[in-house]
Amino acid sequence: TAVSAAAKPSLRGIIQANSLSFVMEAHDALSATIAERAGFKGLWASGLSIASSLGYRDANEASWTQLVEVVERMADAASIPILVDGDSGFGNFNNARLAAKKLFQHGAAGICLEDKGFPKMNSFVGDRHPLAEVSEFCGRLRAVKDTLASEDFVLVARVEALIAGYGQEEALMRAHAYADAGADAILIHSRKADASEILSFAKDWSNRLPLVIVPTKYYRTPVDEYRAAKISTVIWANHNMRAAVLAMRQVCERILREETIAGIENEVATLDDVFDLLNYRELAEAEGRYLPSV
Ligand code: SPV
Ligand code: MG
Repeated sequence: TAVSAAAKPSLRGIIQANSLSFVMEAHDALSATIAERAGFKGLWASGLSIASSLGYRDANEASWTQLVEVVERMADAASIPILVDGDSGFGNFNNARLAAKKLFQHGAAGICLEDKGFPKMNSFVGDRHPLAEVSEFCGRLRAVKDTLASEDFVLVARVEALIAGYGQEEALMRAHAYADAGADAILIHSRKADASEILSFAKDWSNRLPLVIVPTKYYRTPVDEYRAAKISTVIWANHNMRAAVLAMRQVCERILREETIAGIENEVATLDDVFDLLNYRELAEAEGRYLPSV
């Protein structure tokens, strides 16, 4: 399909903007298309959501090549930039730079790496989240930066110190080390039900680099508090996947129970909607141009 010439906001532009930005989770080409059409300016290729859609646990059960394949389909489908959840980088500096390079080659605009080991576990599961040693993790960041030095590829360093039960001081020390190592932004993560530790981190961080947050657990905080705290970007990290789980379960239960699809016809997307999302019209036009006329 033809590539649009219109200027699209870059991931770097989103993250460095003076106003708060919102990045939406997608986990396949369809959810990426839906998020873009809804109006989002950037996508989060969520490790949790991609793993879930593949039937894996968010514990590095999916391989990095599977991640690359999913991201490639997303990048083909959507023209807005994709920040890819690269987990802890699939190993050491060498695995991290290889994954980052392949993700870039297949359409990612940036990668987020978290300061844990391999395999990682989802930050909201259990309480065993051993942190990587700071200088070793900085090596992973530097390797990614060096490998893609000539490209406009965004590197987000994710601090898991609060998730792992360390305090603010450890989190700040790590964030500064990751900034020194060349990160373009810091993602500070929290599993608390309120934004207190995120907001106090933001205060002490004083915007040395843009801050990215994932308010999955502290969802009640109004986003104006993030604007006031000069936070750069909010990631709505898993809500397309969770919306799909609920909608699919409801439709399965109803069809099973009612033994007819008549009741749910108006509660599912129309086929024309699906054909429009996947741009079937373009294929019909191309057939007119390229197939011999009969
Ligand atoms: C993801 O979406 O996979 C994330 C965010 O890493 S979280 O699940 O909140 O850790
Ligand atoms: Mg993740």
